[in-house]
Amino acid sequence: MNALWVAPVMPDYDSARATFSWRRERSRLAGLPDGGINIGYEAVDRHLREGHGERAALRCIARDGSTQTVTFTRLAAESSRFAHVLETLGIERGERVFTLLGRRFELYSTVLGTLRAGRVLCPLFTAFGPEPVALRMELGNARALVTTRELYERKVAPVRSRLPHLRHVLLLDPGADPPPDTLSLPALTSAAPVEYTVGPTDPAEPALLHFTSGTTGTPKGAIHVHEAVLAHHVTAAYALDLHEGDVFWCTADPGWVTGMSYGIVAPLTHGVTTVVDEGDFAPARWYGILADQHVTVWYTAPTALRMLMRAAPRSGDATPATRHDLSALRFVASVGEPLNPEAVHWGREALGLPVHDTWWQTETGAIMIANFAADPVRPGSMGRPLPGIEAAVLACGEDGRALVTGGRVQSLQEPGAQGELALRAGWPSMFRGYLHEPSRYEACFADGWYMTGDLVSRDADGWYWFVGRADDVIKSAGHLIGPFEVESALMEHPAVAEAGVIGRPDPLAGAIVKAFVLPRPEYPPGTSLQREIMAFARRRLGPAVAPREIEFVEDLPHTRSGKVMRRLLKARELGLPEGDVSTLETPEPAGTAGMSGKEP
Ligand code: 6R9
Repeated sequence: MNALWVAPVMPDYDSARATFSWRRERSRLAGLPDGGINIGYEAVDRHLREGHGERAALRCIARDGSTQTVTFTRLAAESSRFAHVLETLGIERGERVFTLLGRRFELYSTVLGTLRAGRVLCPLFTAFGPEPVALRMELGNARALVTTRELYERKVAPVRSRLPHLRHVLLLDPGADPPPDTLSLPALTSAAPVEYTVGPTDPAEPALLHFTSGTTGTPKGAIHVHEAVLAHHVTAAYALDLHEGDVFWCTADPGWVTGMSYGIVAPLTHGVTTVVDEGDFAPARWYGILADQHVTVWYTAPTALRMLMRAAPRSGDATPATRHDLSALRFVASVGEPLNPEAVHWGREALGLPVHDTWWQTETGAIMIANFAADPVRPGSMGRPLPGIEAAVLACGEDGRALVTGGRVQSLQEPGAQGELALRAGWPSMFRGYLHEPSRYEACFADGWYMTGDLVSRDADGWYWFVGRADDVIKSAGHLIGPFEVESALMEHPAVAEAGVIGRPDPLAGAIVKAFVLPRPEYPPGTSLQREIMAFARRRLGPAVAPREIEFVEDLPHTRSGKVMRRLLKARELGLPEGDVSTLETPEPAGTAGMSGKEP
């Protein structure tokens, strides 16, 4: 029997890299009896098998602050019940189960029940409006959806007719007079047995589907397989310093890949206690959770850190760290957008710890580049490739993407040279396809490299510095937003002839969504039309995706092929020269110098 992962005293970077092999790390997993790998099994079953069922798996905090501790035994029982429900409902292996749920216990039992049963899970953002919800469920061929009554009525019922393949809607709280065509999850689970045996699972079987946004077309459905769990597990040890006995808090939304890989999977595989907070961000609430729950390892995002920085008292006042007892906190890491050096320094002062940056993507499934736990942090740098990960900086062509000539790419060796970040294909959590779009997937690879679409440079010591994105995708408060999806929704409004959407730099969120709208001649532009279109977009797209600013324009710049030139719109917005728009991706937001990494 394999012992629980007990991280050795953290090895230094060079020796960890030199001795690392994915094959050897495979022995960290329990593995299924027949040699298969199942994420749910690693997260739940192994702890029971190893006699740790009574350990606290989750500490769930409700909006009102009341807390509930969930043991691995209970998590196993409730996820087993859900697995049986899926079988009873006739949902086949490989079919997709969607969640539209906040951070609460039922999210965990649903996700783990789905994975243990070999069905594929796809989480959605609760902040999405009906349009993004419907589009993703259509593309993903959702067979079942687990949600609350309130979310169902607001976001799914209006679009249900577009989803003929959605056979079952399971409501956590159906109430006395449930909406038509829904089922009661509690009624179904309470009738189901609490034991479930995970069946044979091929390591390459699909497990998770995560939608992410591109510059054009529909959202991309990144497919991840069961053996990804190896990368979730190992990277959490190296990049997040997770050890047995830790209390871990990942603040990410469950609709985002971070909320899955590190909000659910990685900490459970380590057998540590995961804090699950249903509430929204509020500085007092967050400091309170860090202190009261004795959080030891904290994984959050730059926008949240900047909001805490803003809420911090004037210098000379007591710091949050002195007003709240944060002495249990040992490690803090961040992901999703550039981590400004100020946030690293602030961490040292306010939390007593530097913030460790980590870089990865929906497609990579797990952390790839990080300020390695055993190393001193370099403020402004994303860090170095983790053990088992090989990275390169590729020479780019005029379009700002890696140049592929005759199937070959050119890796830049010169320190400080800027190019597209690429990763040697083949790590366990690498996505295995974009749903229904094989050519879009293949276009991400050349010469054995996965090309990330991010521009970076590498210094003489091998540390990576984020420069910007090579495409028009917007990162707002850590979340990717596809400008095309927003433009399409805006154009459904009768007054909108055409729209161009960009990310406008914002000191807090990194970027906010701004739309340039060309109104139809019969609609005079003005504040009331602006407000109406804004409200329309919010209803359809939800607050996380809808534009925060709308500006009416008399014309929109186009490329020769007729596409709106978002880069030019952005250049004009920022008052930059219009000629050279290739380097515009991460201008410094006002008041936060050094948002993008700069060479020291
Ligand atoms: C996990 C996640 C991926 C994109 C990525 C990059 C940006 C992520 C970053 C970062 C600078 C970091 N990004 N981490 N930029 N520094 N530490 O974020 O996945 O939502 O798919 O976004 O986010 O542009 O390509 P995803």
